[in-house]
Amino acid sequence: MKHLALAISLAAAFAAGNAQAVVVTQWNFNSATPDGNTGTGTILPAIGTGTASLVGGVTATFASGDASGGSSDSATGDDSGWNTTNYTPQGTGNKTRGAQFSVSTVGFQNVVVSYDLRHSNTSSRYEQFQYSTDGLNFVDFMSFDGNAGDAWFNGRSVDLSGVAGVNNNANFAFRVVSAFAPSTTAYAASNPTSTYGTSGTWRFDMVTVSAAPVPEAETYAMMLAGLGLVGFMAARRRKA
Ligand SMILES: [Ca+2]
Ligand SMILES: [Ca+2]
Repeated sequence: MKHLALAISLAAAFAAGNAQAVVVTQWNFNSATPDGNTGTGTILPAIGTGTASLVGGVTATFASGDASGGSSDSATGDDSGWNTTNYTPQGTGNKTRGAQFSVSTVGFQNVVVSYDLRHSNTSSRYEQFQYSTDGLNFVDFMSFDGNAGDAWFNGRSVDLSGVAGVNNNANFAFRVVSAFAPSTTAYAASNPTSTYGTSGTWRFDMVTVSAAPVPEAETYAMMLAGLGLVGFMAARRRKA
């Protein structure tokens, strides 16, 4: 039984060692080769692979990730954010416009998404975070309140570890879309003294998908081999 306990503790140690969260994919929107111009950037991830796209007629340019207090991006001099605009007219299209990010989580579990978002004065104050397990249908999960204009809200964090369907899924995707103020049918402006407008902007930066590698097949193979060895030795002892 000593050997069995050892084999199990070894297997647990291997599994724990594999459970450390890592960055699967990250967008910083900065030019791959710094060019000193925050008006140029890229929607290709800086780390990993994935696709960033615009939802529902939103358009985007690149703009400074350092302005207005700045995002959490440590880059300086050529720190861009993805500056989205052309949101829906007041009172229409609740949760239909924003940005989408698609990232395969194959081989990963315990997914956590984080992002920084600058709200302009006239942008929608409320952000709805949605996730998808098939890349087509999106489910409301969490909402955030951007209750100031011309300000960055850094470190928005969404823990999806309780949603088994997003684990080990090639079709995982999430959206951040503009939403009506709670219990109303109208957008609120981020700056309480401003009026909501379609030209308001949401500027994304440091969009990050973190997750823990699913314990590898080798871990289980080693565990089974360990248990088999224990069984073999026990059988030999019984014979002796
Ligand atoms: Ca640039
Ligand atoms: Ca940036």
